[in-house]
This record gives sequence, C-alpha cells and structure tokens, in this order.
Amino acid sequence: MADEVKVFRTWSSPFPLRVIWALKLKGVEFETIYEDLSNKSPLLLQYNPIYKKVPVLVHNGKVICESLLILEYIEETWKQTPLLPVDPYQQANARFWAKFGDDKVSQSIMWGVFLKEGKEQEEGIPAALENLKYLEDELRGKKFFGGETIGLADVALGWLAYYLDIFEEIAGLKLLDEEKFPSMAAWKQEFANAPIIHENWPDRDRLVDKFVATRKANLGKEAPK
Ligand SMILES: N[C@@H](CCC(=O)N[C@@H](CS)C(=O)NCC(=O)O)C(=O)O
Repeated sequence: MADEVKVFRTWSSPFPLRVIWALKLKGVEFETIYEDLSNKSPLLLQYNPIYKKVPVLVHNGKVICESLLILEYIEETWKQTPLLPVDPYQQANARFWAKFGDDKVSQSIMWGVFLKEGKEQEEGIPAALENLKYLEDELRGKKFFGGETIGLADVALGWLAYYLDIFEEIAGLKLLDEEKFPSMAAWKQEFANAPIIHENWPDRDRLVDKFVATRKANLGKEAPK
C-alpha cells in the first residue's frame, strides 16, 4: 500500500515549511491541507487538540504534532537524503541548534525586537544579537549547519534566511549585519536559494502585508508562556 501523507499548514507560517522542505528534500509525496488559523478546521482541532497549531503530519492515519518532532519522525521513517549525521554526538549537536533556534533565537527576535518599539525594542536588541552571534560562531567555516549539505538545524533555522529580512524591513532596523555576521550572511544566501528550499518560500509581498498586520495587532505584548 502506498504511503498516505498529509501536512496541515498555513500559507505563511514558517513552522510547517520545515516539514514541507524535509518531505520534499527526501522526495516523499504528500497532500497539503491549508488551514485558516482564524477558523481552524475540525480536523486540525481533532489532530492537535492540545496546541491547536500547524504543522500537523498525518502518516497512514498516525498523527504527529510539533515541527521539530515531525522532522525527527520524517528522518526516521524515510532514510533517503539524511538530515542528521550518523555520529550520535553530531546528532545531539544538530538537535541542540534546532532547539536553540526555537527557545532563544525566534523568541528574542519576534518578541524582543519585532513586536516591540522604542525603548523596549532597544532593550531587546542585545539578546537577539547575542543569539545570532552564537549561530555565527557555530557556522564559521561551514556552508550549512549540517556541513556540506542541508541538515536538521538548517531546516529548523531556515526561516531566518527569508523571514528575518521581512521583519527587519517592517521594524526598520538591521539585526543580521553582513559585516558582523559574515558566515550567517553567506548561509542565508546559500540556504534561501538552494533547490527545494527556494521553490517553497511564500510570496514575499504577501508576507510583508501579513506581518505588518501581525505587528500592529501584537505590538508591546509579551510572549505567550
Ligand atoms: N512549537 C510549534 C509551533 C507552531 C506554531 O506556532 N504554529 C502557529 C502558526 S505560526 C499556529 O498554528 N498558531 C495557531 C494558534 O496559536 O492558535 C511547532 O514547532 O510546531
């Protein structure tokens, strides 16, 4: 029996993109279900009743939630085009950077800078820069976090290669300065333009409109716990 693979996503969210990229890098066929998060479908609520978020992967009726866990499932299930190295220590390292991206990098950029203004924003900038510096140091001398090829950490941090520019443009500031972060700047180009990755970015103008509205609606709010 052929595998039945479904991905619940939105057109704009970076988290489901991880899943789309991983499946496509591995050449796995899947069906896409686009959600409107202002009117979530009964199926999304049924499949992810706890978090009620996208992405959700459904593989032959089995439901997996949380994008980083979905990546792990994909990696274990479809062995072709591996996203993780064989060495357990290097695997742990890749997972560390993927988790750091969610715990610290996206939090400090989104909630510390993008959704702040004035003094609050100024106070948030050092933490965001510090987190980018950790990534810069990790990347130095490498093409991708995964080495010569795209790996799990690249897929997890990949949103930075496209969405960060958009956040910077809307907020009217620059975090990822090419001179201060040469390795990250090179990675950004390399990753954003890689086959499969490149073809799946959402329309930039539409994203700008969406995030202008998101910023307006959430300006000054604190990150959800
Ligand atoms: N930790 C989750 C985060 C996913 C997430 O935040 N998804 C957002 C879209 S960007 C969502 O579905 N939000 C719906 C909601 O919060 O009601 C993951 O990695 O899958």
